[in-house]
Amino acid sequence: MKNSRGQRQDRDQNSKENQMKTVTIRLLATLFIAAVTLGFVPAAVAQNKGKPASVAQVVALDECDPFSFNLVLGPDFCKNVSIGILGYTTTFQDLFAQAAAGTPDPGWDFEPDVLNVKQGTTLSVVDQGGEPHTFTEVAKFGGGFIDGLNAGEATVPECAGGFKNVAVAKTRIIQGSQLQVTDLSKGEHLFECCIHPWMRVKVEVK
Ligand SMILES: [Cu+2]
Repeated sequence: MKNSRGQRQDRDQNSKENQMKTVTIRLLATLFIAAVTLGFVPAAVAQNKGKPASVAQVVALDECDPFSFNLVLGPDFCKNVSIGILGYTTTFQDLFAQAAAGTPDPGWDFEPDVLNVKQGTTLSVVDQGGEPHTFTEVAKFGGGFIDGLNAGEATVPECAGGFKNVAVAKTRIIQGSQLQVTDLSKGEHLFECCIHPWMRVKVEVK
């Protein structure tokens, strides 16, 4: 059985424990607020969970004739699966002749030509043609880096230097591969192929 002094000591002890608890709770609360502010709390991140960023597909197409292209550009440059014997392909010479005449081959194409996407959408550009292309953002549409395919249009600054220019080389898409474009700001974005400059896409980001 405790005397009155012992009871008081117990009370003192309890009150100290309570103070400690209060301090601990305040400390935890402060840490929690700091964590929320700094974005370390998973609950805040989890809001986007289950909502994967949307993807918009662009396809690069061409109908290069492997025989005539590879005779000029080297073996395996054109790896088109199209059927030349049925007239589905375009020869290297014809591609240049058509471009020079101002009637570039419509088989060289990005599809679709116009895209309307929400901000945060990833563009996935897949080369389903037989030769490499670039998907290069330009301020204004214009000529690429191969004069003979430009139909007299001047090379746009973004294509200047061709693949010697790392900025251009980075936008190259090899046959069967894909390039992803992310973080597009709101507004209009123009993309063209720096090799075949009539391959053009306008992307509207909302
Ligand atoms: Cu191209």
